[in-house]
Amino acid sequence: MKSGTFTSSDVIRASFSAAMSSMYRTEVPAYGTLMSLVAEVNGKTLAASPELKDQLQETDTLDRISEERHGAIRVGTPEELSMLRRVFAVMGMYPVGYYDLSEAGVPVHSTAFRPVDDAALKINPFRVFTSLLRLNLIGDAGLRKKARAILDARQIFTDKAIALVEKAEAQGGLGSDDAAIFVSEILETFRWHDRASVSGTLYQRLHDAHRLIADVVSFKGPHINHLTPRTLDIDAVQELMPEHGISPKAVIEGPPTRACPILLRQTSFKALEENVSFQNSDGTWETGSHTARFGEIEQRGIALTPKGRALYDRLLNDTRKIIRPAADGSNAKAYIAALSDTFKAFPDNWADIRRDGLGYFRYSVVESFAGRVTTREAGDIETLIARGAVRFDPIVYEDFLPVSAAGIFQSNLGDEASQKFVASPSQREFETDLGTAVLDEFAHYAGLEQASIQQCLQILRPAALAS
Ligand code: OOG
Ligand code: NI
Repeated sequence: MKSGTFTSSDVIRASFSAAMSSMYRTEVPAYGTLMSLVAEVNGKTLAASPELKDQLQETDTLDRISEERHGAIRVGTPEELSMLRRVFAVMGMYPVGYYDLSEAGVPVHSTAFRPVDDAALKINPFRVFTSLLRLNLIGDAGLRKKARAILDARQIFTDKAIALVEKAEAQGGLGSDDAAIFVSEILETFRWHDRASVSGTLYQRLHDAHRLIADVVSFKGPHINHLTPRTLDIDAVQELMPEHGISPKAVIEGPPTRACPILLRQTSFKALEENVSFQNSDGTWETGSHTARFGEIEQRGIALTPKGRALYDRLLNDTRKIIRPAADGSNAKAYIAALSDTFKAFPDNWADIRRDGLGYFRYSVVESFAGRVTTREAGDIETLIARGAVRFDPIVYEDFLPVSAAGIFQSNLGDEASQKFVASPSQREFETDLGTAVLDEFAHYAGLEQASIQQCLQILRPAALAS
């Protein structure tokens, strides 16, 4: 088959993202409610802010907003993780970043599979935050062994899914019929199963070791545990959620409300308590419940440089030294006030953020620029900006925040005291299990910024020579 007859990986990803969304809407109706609420708020936000609309249009990213979402899954073995890498590659999604959540009391480490180049992100930026369970962080050796045996025995991919991944790798892509089958077969891996694959007694033991271990080990597959639409005004959605019968967690994770959004702000509604059945050794079924699946929304801001990120981390830590948000929301107002106050130290207009080297920007030639630039001016991006020939727009942060991710994890693990694990980042081990290195997000954003500068200089060069 010639490569021209393959369905593009962007199209497969978009179709998978849509299929996942429609499956989750049926499984968790509150997600559907959240989607309509987000669409409504996004519409209003754009109508009220022509400047934002203009920026999204200029950067060619307006269309992706309503299609935009991320999901999250947790897998149990290196084999599952490395097969997922191959599955996501068929959809043009690659592992970016390493997140160690053991520090936050969650026995997993993670990466985010996502499209990386600009064109692919514009078509459909669907991402999946993917965590690998770290059984070796569990103290009880007997339980560890049992859990490992259960995980080793399960197959989370259908035979057809595996065959199509192999076919895609061998041919360099999939034709349209294969692509459609691929999407529906892969969807099976993420489906919810209300029949656990363990007994009620074993479930309880796993659950006592950590709720997340029970979630990963007790089921046939890594059910998608949330899908997150992107909103342009998270404060508005948070406020409107109760009116729509959804009760959000007490505080929004991440930075405070700002004129210039940075990184990522997220909020969620609590996981549902769902009926499941457990199979006893005599083959009979026993009913019980499991909480895993929830809903989340997020607002994305500018990607920060290491310097900007260090400032963000410091300010967040400073805030948490003064006050920690309580799970029951009792000090939410005081926390939000402290957060806003601390973050006054972070510049809140694009020009200052850029001048201080805190964020990454995409530079582009102003189409309506009518003036001429001299040869000397043409070589210097700062001069070109000052002359009005070049504009700069924030590069959107496409990744995740470990502290927020931990907050989201925790808010769904119930209110019992969170467990302590020894912080043990192990990127090397994760990459070995994954079967490849993860992309360094900072290097990637820096590369995008540099490329945009080079392009501006290139475009403006002929004008300079002509003058
Ligand atoms: C993943 C939590 C992380 C986010 O948005 O930070 C995440 C999980 O609960 O499995 O999705
Ligand atoms: Ni999430």
